[in-house]
Parts: sequence; C-alpha cells; structure tokens
Amino acid sequence: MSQLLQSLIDWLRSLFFKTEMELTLVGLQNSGKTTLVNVIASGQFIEDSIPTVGFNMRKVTKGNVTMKLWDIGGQPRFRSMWERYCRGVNAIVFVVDAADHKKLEAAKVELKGLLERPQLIHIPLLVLGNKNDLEEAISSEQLIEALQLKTITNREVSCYSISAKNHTNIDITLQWLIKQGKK
Ligand SMILES: Nc1nc2c(ncn2[C@@H]2O[C@H](COP(=O)(O)OP(=O)(O)O)[C@@H](O)[C@H]2O)c(=O)[nH]1
Ligand SMILES: [Mg+2]
Repeated sequence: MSQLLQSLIDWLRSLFFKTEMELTLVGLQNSGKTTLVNVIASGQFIEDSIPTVGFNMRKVTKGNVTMKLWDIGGQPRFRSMWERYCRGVNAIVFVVDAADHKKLEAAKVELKGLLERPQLIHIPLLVLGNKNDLEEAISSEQLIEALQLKTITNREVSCYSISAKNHTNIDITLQWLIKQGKK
C-alpha cells in the first residue's frame, strides 16, 4: 500500500473515532467483520462480549465510537433480538463475503429479514462486499443485483467493494461512516 493512502486512512481513522456514533456490524459468519474492525481500530480497542446463549455478540469501543458486531444466519429464534441491538444506531453495516457465491442467497435473506424490522426503518445501510482481493469476488454492481439493494427505498443505502485484508476502499468506508455520525 502506498504511503499516501496509508496516511489518508490514518487521518480518516482519527476523524472517525472523534465522531460520536454507534454502529452495528452484521453479516454471515466468515464475511470478515472481525478483520474489518481490527483494520478500522488498528488493534487498540476495548472489547466486551455480551453473554447471550447462542448469539455471538461483541461490543467494541474506541474513542467516541461503539461498534456492535454479530454473526447472523440460521438462527431465526434470535431475530427478535435484532431490534434491541440495532435500535438507535447511526448506521447498519452489512458485511458480505463477495467471493463466496454459495452464501449470497443466504445473505440476501438475512438482510431482508433485518430490514423488515419496524424499529430499524430509516437507519442508513452500508453494504460491504469484502474480499475483493480474491479473483472470484463479485463487483459492487453484481452485489447490488444479488442482494436486490435497488428495491430498498425507505433508507439511504450504499454499497462498496472492499478488501479488509489489503485495506482497499477502507478510506471511502470510513468517509461514509463519518458522514452518518455528523447527521
Ligand atoms: N482474502 C481475504 N480474506 C479475508 C478478508 N477479510 C477477512 N478475510 C478472512 O476471512 C476469514 C473470516 O474473517 P473474520 O473477520 O473472522 O469473519 P467474521 O466471522 O465475519 O468475523 C478469515 O480467515 C479472514 O482472514 C479479505 O478482505 N480478503
Ligand atoms: Mg467474527
């Protein structure tokens, strides 16, 4: 990665943690949520595991930012808890493994279920197609199609193709998040 890009990311990261906000990071297991948080926070954060049987929920705090992370998928009986964890957040970040074609349908179903919760209406959504360093990863246009993001009309939606591994498009991701905190 170029020195210039790295300093840009560092600068955005510092702005991000000064912005008061609460985010939910959600997605199927293995999509890259933990990796992404480590990249954004660059290692130093306070971690809190919320003990809930069968529901893998973590809370990460740094500066003025709280990020709530959880793995969804195949746990319909926990769906009633989604609202509790997402209510009032500045944004929902939905992370997808863009290289895992077999799981796209499941991701679509989970996202749809999440966005149907009445309490979560109007919360801005950022969809991240992660792992774009892999050859088989689909583009953001293909992800928009696969998840039918154009059918979502009751909130602001953006979709980026990123690589948490190579730090690709972490800058635009941070910029989008900072913007949500300022509203
Ligand atoms: N190639 C590639 N692998 C990634 C990327 N981000 C995460 N991974 C890998 O995907 C796997 C799952 O990542 P993790 O962050 O644990 O996913 P989580 O279950 O959503 O928290 C790990 O082996 C990561 O190293 C990426 O951008 N590119
Ligand atoms: Mg994880």
